[in-house]
Amino acid sequence: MAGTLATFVRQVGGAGLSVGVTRLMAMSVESLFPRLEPLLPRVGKPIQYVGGELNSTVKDWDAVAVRWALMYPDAYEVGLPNQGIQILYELINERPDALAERTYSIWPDLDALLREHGIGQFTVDGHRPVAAFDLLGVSFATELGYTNLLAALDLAGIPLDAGSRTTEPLVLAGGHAAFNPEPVADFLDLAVLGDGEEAVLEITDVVRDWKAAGAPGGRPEILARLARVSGVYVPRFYDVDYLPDGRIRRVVPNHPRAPYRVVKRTVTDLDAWPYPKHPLVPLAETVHERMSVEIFRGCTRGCRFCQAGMITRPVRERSITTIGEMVEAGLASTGFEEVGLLSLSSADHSEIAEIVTGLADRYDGTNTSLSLPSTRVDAFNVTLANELSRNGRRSGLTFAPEGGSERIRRVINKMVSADDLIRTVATAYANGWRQVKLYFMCGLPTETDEDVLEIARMAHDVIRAGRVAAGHKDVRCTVSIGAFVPKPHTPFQWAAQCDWPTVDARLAKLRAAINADRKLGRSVGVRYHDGRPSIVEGLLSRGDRRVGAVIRRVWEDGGRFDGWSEHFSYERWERACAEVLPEHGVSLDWYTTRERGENEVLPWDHLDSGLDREWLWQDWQESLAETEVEDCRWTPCFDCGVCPTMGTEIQIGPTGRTLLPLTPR
Ligand code: B12
Ligand code: SF4
Repeated sequence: MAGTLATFVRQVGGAGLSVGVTRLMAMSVESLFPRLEPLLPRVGKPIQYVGGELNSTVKDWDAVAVRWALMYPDAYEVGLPNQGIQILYELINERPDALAERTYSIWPDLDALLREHGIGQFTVDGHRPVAAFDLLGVSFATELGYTNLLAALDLAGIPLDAGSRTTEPLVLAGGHAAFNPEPVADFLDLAVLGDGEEAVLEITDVVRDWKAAGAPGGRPEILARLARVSGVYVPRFYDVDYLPDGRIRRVVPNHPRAPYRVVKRTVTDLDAWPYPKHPLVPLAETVHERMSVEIFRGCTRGCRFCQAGMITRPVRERSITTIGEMVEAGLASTGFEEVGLLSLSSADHSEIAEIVTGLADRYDGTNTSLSLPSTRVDAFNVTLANELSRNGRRSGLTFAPEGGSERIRRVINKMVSADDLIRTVATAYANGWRQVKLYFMCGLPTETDEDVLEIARMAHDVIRAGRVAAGHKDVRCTVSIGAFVPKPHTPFQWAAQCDWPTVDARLAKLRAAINADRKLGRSVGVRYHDGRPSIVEGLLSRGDRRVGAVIRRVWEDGGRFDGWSEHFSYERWERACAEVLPEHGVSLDWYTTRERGENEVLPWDHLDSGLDREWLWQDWQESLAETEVEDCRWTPCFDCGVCPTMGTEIQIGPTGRTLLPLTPR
């Protein structure tokens, strides 16, 4: 199938796609829109393929030296709001010598029509064939987008095997999942670890200079040059050897210019990177209908399950002044009426009270509303939420205790007591909030049925306390539960993942326990998905290069949009694992429910997130001993290794600054 498509994408793209390196030098690439447009009335939500959003950019193809296609490997409605892509898109387009266009996953209805009419994967900005760009940068927030990568490459006519590519775009991955890109290593030319702002600009420079010099040495040379850019990993420059029992013996560079370890990128001064300055305004409905301003990066709370918290350390706060400017400029350039203050734990910003009060004062009496993803379980968070909802309705508040029992919360290092939680939600109900949402996980290391059943007790206590605090019975609580997936670069990277029948059985018992008290139970909503997708996520999170063949098999078998329950098929993944893995002496269980030993070489050990491996192991042991660690933002450093490795330190206030008054326009 790939061969046929490649052929017609070449035809579609015209001369440029098949003439080798000169393709990269200068040529016009026509828009595919005239051929695409007649097909759009025949598909669902055609607007998602049209482009032209407010603040989007289409630059002159021939006026630039380097051309990026940026992809979020999910549907437009999920991908458009993604901040990572929006930041990189704007940064690249600001350069006079480069352009960036966006592409998203194409739904099966249009995919079939495109294949029928010989049209390849296209960008929504210039509707240019993705195969005509120099680079295809894909952002992986979650591993469940991997089959969509293959679908896009195939539709673009780009060979799936990175080693078979010659003049096609360099395919690179970024985002959190790129911290273990091994399962997709066969399909990638590069991966970028960590913050992308500086990295994409440096990559653009290297590609530009190489092209200007006549592309010496072809693809092998550009890869070797890019391997020297800090944070860039070129998988094919590393060999993986296995032990007879299936574990990895070692991973070693096979290229003189490849570093022994690849260290992640960290942007040190967020104020210097106030992007996106002009957020995109979606044309179609999306999952996030608001503007987001990232208020800090990193997290030092040390929740042991949270990969995002670990790999984005250290904490770097954006100053109150820059936040105020970004909110104002973003609103002015988009017309959005809601602003979300984004980060991993927004209430932890050292000047959050000033930010929230300042913004609430500034937009008092206007249509602009503000929101904070509330996860911290304390009364202060309720005060912030009250401030933010001055203008609007007090509908729902969200907290994330994550574990049902005090014991399991010590294991995962989520330091919150049941009393704190009840006090906090009572304050919320007393302040007029009607609905509280609580996030939990099931299948955590050392977990028993009893730990999960505690969630029922907690939910009942919440309703009891809520009714007293509110003075009426009209209070609700929603319990939302996800299955835990051990992630690379966390203390749980060695843990056995809980099998899905156990997770499902525990969740069934929990539901029964919640409904056992009918009077309280009817005020509690329970949301959970079955445990099977998490097993696949576990395979893709901690997999190695041998898992690449499973992903390919699943894709060949029709797998895509795996993050969508209506498209996901566990059986398809199980089948592919059974076909592909036995020849290596491994299995789906081997990758997921098996606990790893201290000395096992993990597939991502050569990829440096800054965290000290010994510290991670020690934290894993402390977890098993049910010992907590403090937040190093406020207490002395506990030597996780990040600050010295990244040559930076925690950057927090208070700065003593205030929100600058707005100057009338
Ligand atoms: C807003 C948000 C959402 C929104 C919007 C999603 C979207 N389209 O962006 C919604 C609510 C829809 C959502 C959904 C989900 N999310 Co979410 N989400 C977030 C959140 C809070 C912010 C993301 C963000 O904008 N970050 C800021 C930007 C700037 O960072 P970034 O995207 O990582 O990009 C930077 C770098 O990674 C890099 N980079 C990124 N891409 C690329 C590409 C290239 C080529 C290069 C060079 C560099 C590069 O450069 C960027 C700038 O430095 C994060 C937590 C967080 N603070 O990061 C969770 C988070 C990303 N989400 C997460 C999860 C699990 C999900 C869901 C799977 C939840 C679910 N079970 O349904 C879905 C998946 C949706 C999907 N199919 O993609 C997890 C990912 C966990 C993981 N990988 O281990 C996170 C980290 C939360 C967490 N703590 O667990 N999410
Ligand atoms: S090195 Fe110390 S201060 Fe820096 S993130 Fe790690 S524990 Fe915190």
